[in-house]
This record gives sequence, structure tokens and C-alpha cells, in this order.
Amino acid sequence: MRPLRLFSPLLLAGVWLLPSQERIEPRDPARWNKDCFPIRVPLLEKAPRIDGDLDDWKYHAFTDGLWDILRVRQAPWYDPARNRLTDHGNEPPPEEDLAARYYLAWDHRYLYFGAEVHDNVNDVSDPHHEPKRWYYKDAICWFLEAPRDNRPEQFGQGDNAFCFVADARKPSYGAWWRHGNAANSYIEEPIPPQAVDYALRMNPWQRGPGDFILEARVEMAPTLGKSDPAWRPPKPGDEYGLEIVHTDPDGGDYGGHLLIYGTGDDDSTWGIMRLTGPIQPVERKPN
Ligand SMILES: [Ca+2]
Ligand SMILES: [Ca+2]
Ligand SMILES: [Ca+2]
Ligand SMILES: [Ca+2]
Repeated sequence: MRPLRLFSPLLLAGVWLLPSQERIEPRDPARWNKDCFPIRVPLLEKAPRIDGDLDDWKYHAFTDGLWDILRVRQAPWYDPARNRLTDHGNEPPPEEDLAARYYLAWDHRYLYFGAEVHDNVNDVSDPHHEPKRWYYKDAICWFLEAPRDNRPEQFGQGDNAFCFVADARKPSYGAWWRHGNAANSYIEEPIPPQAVDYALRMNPWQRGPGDFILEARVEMAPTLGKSDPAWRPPKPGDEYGLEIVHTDPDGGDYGGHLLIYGTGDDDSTWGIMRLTGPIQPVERKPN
């Protein structure tokens, strides 16, 4: 029998034929095509009541359905180093860990934010608590650049984050505003109380104490208008940058993050949100 030559073409081919595990590589998240992901945020003709019940506006708002880690993994901005959940040894399946629907709308005075959240654990305690550390607690944060520009900035002029901690006690840091202005970046302060109203309804479906509904409104002129003097009262066609950051530490330190429509603090990675006129609820027919 002839000995196999070490580098026979067949052997080399065999190396290629070995079963290998498919790796999901992060796409180049900074270059995801935002135009393929239009975020059209409708005008509300009737102002919602901020009471923890979204039924009065959610079908007239922007939503693109349910987000969980499995869906985020397929998104063009996905980066496994940033988008992840924690595993403390006794976790439910990933789709039962954190899953949420987010709602967004506007009128001439306010932005409206809503979320329906399933979460396995409500965790709002932080061993190294500081008011600005919403990202070490269960929280949902809407990152907005208004107006949007093409300059990459990190919480500079025009960049705002409105963050709501899933804490039923509604502490003074429960509605937080990270923003920039013409002179400074990363200004950290509560959303001015007169500019915000929000409600949390915990365990709304009697399925688990980690679940909640968030309903909020933020007045634009004293927030967006303060961050960027170029902001103007809103009208259909205006373009803002948008990212949603949903944090889920569940007993860990920094912990889980779902990042939606962006990759982090760099506002040039955020999705394009356009203000539109009103929409009607999705139509269902008898057959
Ligand atoms: Ca309501
Ligand atoms: Ca969780
Ligand atoms: Ca920018
Ligand atoms: Ca949680």
C-alpha cells in the first residue's frame, strides 16, 4: 500500500469537508443599512392617558412587534459582545428571559413611549447605585438624536436618552435624561419633572412579577429643545435618530442588553426615525 502523501490533494479536500460549526459573525454593525429599516413614527390625534394601559394609543403608534435575543441576533446591527443576556444557572429558555414590544408616537408637544415586557426577574437593585446607573438595573431607554445629522457623536449636542427604570416605587432617578448640549456631553440628570409623566403596571397579565407595562410621555421643547438649539417644533417629515436600549441585569453586574436599531452610544449607528401623519390600526377582515 502506498503511504498517503502528507499533503495529498484528497486529504486537503477532506479538511474542507470536515463538518464545522457555523459561526454567526457580527456583521459590520456600524455600516448597517438604515434605509432598509424605516421607523415611521405616527402623530397621535388624541392624547393618551398616562395610566399604564396602552390600549388607548398602541394601535395608532409605531411598533414592529416582539423583540427577543433570538430576533436581535439576526438584526444587521447585532454584535454578540453588546447584545446578550445573562445566565445565572437556573434561567428559562432565552425566549422566556426577556421579550418586549415597544411603541412610539408623537404629537405637537410630546413624544409617547410604551413597552409591554415579559421578563423572568425584576431587578432594580444595584450594589453600587448612583442615580445615573440605569444600565445596572432593569430599564428601557430610548436614545434620540433630534434633529438627526450625519456627524458621529456620543451624547453631544442633540443627543438625548430618556430612560425608565422598571421600579414600581418610581424613585427620583426612575425617569432619567442623559444628553448633551452645545458645550457639554454626557450631562446626567432626571428628566425635569414638569416635562415627564409615566406609569408602570407590574405583572399586568398575572404571568410573573418580572412582567410590566410602561407608558410615558416626554415634553419635547424643554428636553430636545434644550439639547440642540437647531431643534424645531415637530412636523411630519422631520428626521430623528433612534436606538432602544433595554437592560436586564437580573442579579448580575452590568448584565444583559438588548440593543435595537443601533450599536451603542455612537449616534451615527442609530436608526432613522421619521415623523409621519396619523395611521389607522391594522385592518382585519372577516375572511
Ligand atoms: Ca394609556
Ligand atoms: Ca431577564
Ligand atoms: Ca450626530
Ligand atoms: Ca430583569
